[in-house]
Amino acid sequence: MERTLVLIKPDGVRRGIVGEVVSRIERKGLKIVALEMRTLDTDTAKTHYEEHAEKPFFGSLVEFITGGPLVALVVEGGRAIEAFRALAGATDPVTAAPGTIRGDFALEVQQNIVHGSDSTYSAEREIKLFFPDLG
Ligand code: DAT
Ligand code: MG
Repeated sequence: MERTLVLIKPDGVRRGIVGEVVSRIERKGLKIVALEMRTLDTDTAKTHYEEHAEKPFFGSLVEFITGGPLVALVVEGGRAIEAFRALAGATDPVTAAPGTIRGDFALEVQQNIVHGSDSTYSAEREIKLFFPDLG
């Protein structure tokens, strides 16, 4: 069993598609083991996206992700990391395949609805950051 951190970003919450995203996760057969709505502070957002600290879009990314409530989930299943990334689709929603969350619901790269950890290393780090008490 593997766990991954999923975020339904503030754009997803604003657009009222939390249920849609949760439903796609459940339909796939992945198990939700934690779920919480919260608004990120700047420090947590910077830590979450630390691998992008040197990118030109970092400041705007941090502003966006702290700009409203988001929903954080821990999702579990066999190959959960890869399974959720496949549900999410490519980073750029314009090239993300139709049928994926990003391909179906977004047009701009920053406002691409969801985050999913990209490796076992980042999943562990991100789950600890968002849910330090999860056993
Ligand atoms: P992913 O979320 O698919 O793992 P990433 O880790 O490369 O993508 O980037 C993190 C987020 O940063 C991404 O979901 C949206 C934003 N982002 C990525 N590339 C960008 C760019 N060129 N301009 C603006 N925002 C970008
Ligand atoms: Mg990433």
